[in-house]
Amino acid sequence: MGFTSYFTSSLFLYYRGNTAVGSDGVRITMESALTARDRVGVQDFVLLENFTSEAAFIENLRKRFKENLIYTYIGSVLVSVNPYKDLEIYTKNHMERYRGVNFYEVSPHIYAVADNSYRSMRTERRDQCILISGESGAGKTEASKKILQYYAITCPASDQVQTVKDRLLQSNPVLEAFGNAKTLRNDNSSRFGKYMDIQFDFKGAPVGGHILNYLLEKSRVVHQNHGERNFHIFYQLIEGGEEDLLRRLGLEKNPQQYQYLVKGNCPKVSSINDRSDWKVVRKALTVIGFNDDEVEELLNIIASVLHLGNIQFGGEDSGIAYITTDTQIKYLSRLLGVDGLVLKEALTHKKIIAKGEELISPLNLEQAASARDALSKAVYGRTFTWLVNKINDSLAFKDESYKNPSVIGLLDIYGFEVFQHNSFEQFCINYCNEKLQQLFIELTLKSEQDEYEAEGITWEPVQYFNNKIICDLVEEKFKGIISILDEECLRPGDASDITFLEKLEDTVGGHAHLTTHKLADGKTRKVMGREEFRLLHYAGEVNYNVNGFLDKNNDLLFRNLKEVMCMSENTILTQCFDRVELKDNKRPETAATQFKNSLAKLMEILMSKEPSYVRCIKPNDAKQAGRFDEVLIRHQVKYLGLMENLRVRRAGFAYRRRYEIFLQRYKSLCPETWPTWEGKQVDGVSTLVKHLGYKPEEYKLGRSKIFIRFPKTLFATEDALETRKHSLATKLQSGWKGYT
Ligand code: AD9
Ligand code: MG
Repeated sequence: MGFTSYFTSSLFLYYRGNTAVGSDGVRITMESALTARDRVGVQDFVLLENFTSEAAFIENLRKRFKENLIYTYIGSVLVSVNPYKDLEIYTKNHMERYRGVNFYEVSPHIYAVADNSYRSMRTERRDQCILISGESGAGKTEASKKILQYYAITCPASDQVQTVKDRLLQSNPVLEAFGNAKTLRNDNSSRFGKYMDIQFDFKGAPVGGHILNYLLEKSRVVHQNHGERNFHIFYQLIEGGEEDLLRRLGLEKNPQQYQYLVKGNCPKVSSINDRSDWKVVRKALTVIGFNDDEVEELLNIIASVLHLGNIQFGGEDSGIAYITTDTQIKYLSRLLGVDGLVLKEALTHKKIIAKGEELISPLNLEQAASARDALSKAVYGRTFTWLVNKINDSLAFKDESYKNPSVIGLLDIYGFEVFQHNSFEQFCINYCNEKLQQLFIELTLKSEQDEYEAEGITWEPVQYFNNKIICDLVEEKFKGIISILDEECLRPGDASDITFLEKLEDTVGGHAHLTTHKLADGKTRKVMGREEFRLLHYAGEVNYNVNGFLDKNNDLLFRNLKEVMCMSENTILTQCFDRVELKDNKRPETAATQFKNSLAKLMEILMSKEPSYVRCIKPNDAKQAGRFDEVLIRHQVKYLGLMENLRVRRAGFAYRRRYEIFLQRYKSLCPETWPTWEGKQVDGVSTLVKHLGYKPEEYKLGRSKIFIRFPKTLFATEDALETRKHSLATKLQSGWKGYT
């Protein structure tokens, strides 16, 4: 067997006495080293002998997961499996280990991706982006935080830079408090999309940042499914808020008192400590630069939303609604700085302007409740946008003399979601994931092809499923789902969620990726509800219930409620509700169209940068450590396109390395290249591999890199290197002084 087995999952082994240590940090004796590769798998899937086998792929993941090796590469793509437990792999020492070190010389890690992007940005002066994808609960947000921490700790800093670093880090707990919530999939699920630019100066120090946020799931403010919660901030304030603060806000210390917090019947979550989180958020707001008045105004708004939720109406079902809970109005009037009577009137009447005339009509019970909820959603949603803007102000790059900072962008967006009941929000979230998958396909395949072209190497293209067809189905002009939905939203008269569904059937009923309960022969499909349509996403089938699609897409707030908010004395709300809006009678863009346009812009931003990928996998649905649910994982491997990714990566050559790096590492194996090669690097490599007995079909020499077709060729070379090191070590041990 020779020394083959000294080669562990990590490419490099070094020796201490009789112990070999892999760069994975796995310590093994010479004897157990014989089985190391078997035990911990390979650290790059590219090195799998049986690379087309999904079973071998999953087995490799499983082996590594069992050893707490949660990271594995496919070339330069990092695959990460959520360990659901704290691993001791994010210390300062670990960060140091990855600083300035070549991607392949250390074991796979999120820090290696962070460092690699950083170095590419510095040396090539090209803006970078790191795209983190995976389903809900797979570990995207955690990964993005680890990357940010890596930069905050390892990049150079002055006093001023330290402030920026602190603010960058502290923006996370604040945004998570207001934008994350417990769902059935994840106790800390991001309910908004986030793209964050970190800006660096010419010395490589982080000097600023900017956040773009995408479609917050506002409906959660007024409703949560069973087992889910509202946004964390509500519980944090109630559980953690000081007594006099709560008294001033008119809040009780019991979340069960609030209609907006009881729908999911889940006030407490074992993995969440609302009280200590409150302290963290409160401190973070100060670090970001909120003064006491701003914090007070912000909390007034949060408390107001809870009071709004407790407003109840009296009246006959179809009759005129009136408010029965005056205490709430009293609090609202004080906290929002609005006239109580005007607010009462606005919550029970609707004002429209037709042909220049104001028409006021009373609302019935149902309409009044939905007007109240619309107000709560608008207030919360706009406050969230204000919060992001405020954080951006505090992160803004202030040095006027330095115009063009380099940028690393971090994308952490809600993951693909399938629930029992899927609505407009899941439709938008999953559409967004379709777009990201599309970008992944274009960029990985394209860049792979570009590399072969740049190096002058011919290769066989690989077949893969292109999900463009699904993106088109959703977003195409006139006949895409969003267009059809918008059309129904704009159509006066009898437009409803059901007429939208019917129009969908008429327009795209025969599409390969869309089905409804109607069959082509006029019969109905029993397994689907009458209010549903099903999309066959790249990641699997999802049934969407159209109930609420029109309302959520319209996202309208009655004029008189807008007017009340414009009168508010709360300085945050005065920035959120601008009087200009009242003058402008143009219909605002629908929620889906706004989202579509903002995604298109995001794609442009990402396309202009050099991408790195982190593909996150969720190991089980129980959020448990140590459980590797093979069925669930196989499904993710499939829809994340990892096998295709690997095939593309292996289609031509399993391995590629720049000449100087290859030569540096292996030159000791050939007397002509050792200790130094004076000629051209490519000639040195050519001499070296000929000496090693590489056959012509096993490798190709490109313009700057050597391409090796099979992993076994590289394994053999690695083994030769180990043999040499080992015999050297043995000689040294027996008193040999080495060449002098
Ligand atoms: V969602 O689409 O926003 O619903 P994410 O963001 O993919 O989802 P998140 O990062 O929030 O998932 O991870 C879910 C939970 O898994 C975390 O709250 C942690 O408890 C756990 N997790 C994720 N990654 C790690 C890790 N590297 N180490 C330890 C982790 N625990
Ligand atoms: Mg998240």
